[in-house]
Amino acid sequence: MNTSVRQTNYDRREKKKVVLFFPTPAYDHYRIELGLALAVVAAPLEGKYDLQLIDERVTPDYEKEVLSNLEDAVCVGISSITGYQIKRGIAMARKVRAAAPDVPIVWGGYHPSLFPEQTCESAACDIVCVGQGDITFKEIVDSLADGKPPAGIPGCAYWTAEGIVVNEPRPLVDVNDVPPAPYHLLDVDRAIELNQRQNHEKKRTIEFHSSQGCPGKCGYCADAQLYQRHWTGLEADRVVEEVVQLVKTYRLDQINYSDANFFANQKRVKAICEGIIDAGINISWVASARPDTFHRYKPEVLKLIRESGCKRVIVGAESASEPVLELICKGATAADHLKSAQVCRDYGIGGTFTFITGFPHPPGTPAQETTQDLLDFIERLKKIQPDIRTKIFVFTPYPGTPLYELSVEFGMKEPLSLEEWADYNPATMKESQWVEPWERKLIEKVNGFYLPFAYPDSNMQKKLAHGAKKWPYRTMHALALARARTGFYSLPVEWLLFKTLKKETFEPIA
Ligand code: B12
Ligand code: SF4
Repeated sequence: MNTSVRQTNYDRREKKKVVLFFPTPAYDHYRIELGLALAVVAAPLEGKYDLQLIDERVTPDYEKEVLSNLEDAVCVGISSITGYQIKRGIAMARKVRAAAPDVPIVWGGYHPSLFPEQTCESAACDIVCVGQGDITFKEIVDSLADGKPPAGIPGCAYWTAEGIVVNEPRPLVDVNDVPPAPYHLLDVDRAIELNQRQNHEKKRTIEFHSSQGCPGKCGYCADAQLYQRHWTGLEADRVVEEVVQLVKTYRLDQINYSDANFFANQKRVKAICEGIIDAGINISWVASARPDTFHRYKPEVLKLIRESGCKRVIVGAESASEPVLELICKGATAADHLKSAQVCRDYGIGGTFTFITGFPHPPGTPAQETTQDLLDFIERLKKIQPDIRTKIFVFTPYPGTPLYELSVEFGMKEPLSLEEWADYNPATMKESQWVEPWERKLIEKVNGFYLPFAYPDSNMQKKLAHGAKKWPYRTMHALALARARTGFYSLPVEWLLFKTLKKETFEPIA
């Protein structure tokens, strides 16, 4: 990109539009989770500016929408996590630069926040909003609309001809001090429709973000670095009020809480559940839980969780090996995972337990936990509650985490620019130092086929017991179970047959 077109004066007086772009976040095919970050940073600007929120996955003709709004734009904002979303963000930034070189481009989100200077070095970016954007973005926009660069605004970095300026950090903003996310600026109905059409979702489902940050210190997670292990949650009354309103406006059947740690505060969760029950809205909901927190919840709160419609908790178990759990600072043990599974069973709450294989270890040494070890543990979970879903991910070191540092120490090549980070994707990084290519393929088979067949949930059990296809199902079950138990996966004829006959996997995470 031509670096001579960098901003020098940031003077955007007389301009009235703010264009916010949400690039496609992942290379893999994921369900569409609303680009809530855009709505949250747009909220304090409502009424003062003409806000254009454009989502590459949802907005028809998204490129035309961005480019046709540039003439009167104070700036263009781009949201990004590490990886593919950067690639798509850079592609749009290039088009913006070519069409309107004087429009400042502001990047925000996890990745730019971890690398403000490196991001500003790219010609795709002029300003970075570091960390929470709720207040910072409003101050940046107001400053540009006043004809000034974002000098002195806490929580941002920006490019100048003399060098990159990094302002002091902004302390965590209490999420109760910012207005509700204006969902009406996002095309919610179209996102729901796309999820129903493309992902065969039956329920009208959207995301709600009720807290920011997490007190945990898991060694593979960037949250601790970004929010210094602080957590700030919306008051329960506000969560209930907003959720009830959303359910009515968009005729929702389900809310997915996208919080890093929804269950951080038991008193708040109790009050949210009571509020939802009192409001009489008949919805289901899903949220993430830490394995050490969930089973310690009081029985009366667990009952309320179920009664208020909690369909499923996503439990980040990650490993069942004590040395690995220590290495990754999980703060939970395999016993916690098993107890959480018991709670799911006893209170009728669905559970999805996620695991990670391929954590870094010194070159030439064996892994402390293999995929087979995880399968053996998963069998124990399934014995407690067959309806528990499980998924194994391959470890990808994410920047801003201790395990990323360790991976670099053990020889991983570090991306050194925004452009290099654009290709840093778990889906495309077929090579991993700690997971052999054959093991990666095995995990794909295990997640999509062997686990659901070997350890059937209640749906699968019905198919095994009755129905026209019971004999093919029973044969698959017997083969899958034998393989899961013995670890012998050569000549996988049943998997090849399954892949030919059926494309989708059985168990979505949520
Ligand atoms: C929804 C979600 C997804 C969605 C969409 C991603 C997205 N960009 O929103 C999907 C399902 C696609 C997804 C996929 C993955 N995700 Co994800 N996901 C989340 C989740 C749960 C919620 C994000 C969210 O909506 N937050 C709500 C908004 C309001 O908060 P926010 O995004 O942080 O935005 C604030 C600031 O960052 C800033 N901001 C953000 N954008 C912008 C833009 C501008 C212009 C400004 C000014 C400010 C700004 O202001 C906002 C308000 O304060 C987060 C965890 C979490 N709770 O945050 C993980 C998270 C973002 N995911 C993560 C990861 C690692 C993944 C996966 C790799 C998981 C996997 N193993 O497959 C894949 C990515 C695959 C790939 N790259 O190819 C990491 C990202 C780490 C990193 N370095 O980027 C997170 C942080 C989880 C974690 N704690 O590790 N994910
Ligand atoms: S509990 Fe979840 S959000 Fe919190 S540090 Fe661990 S992985 Fe990150």
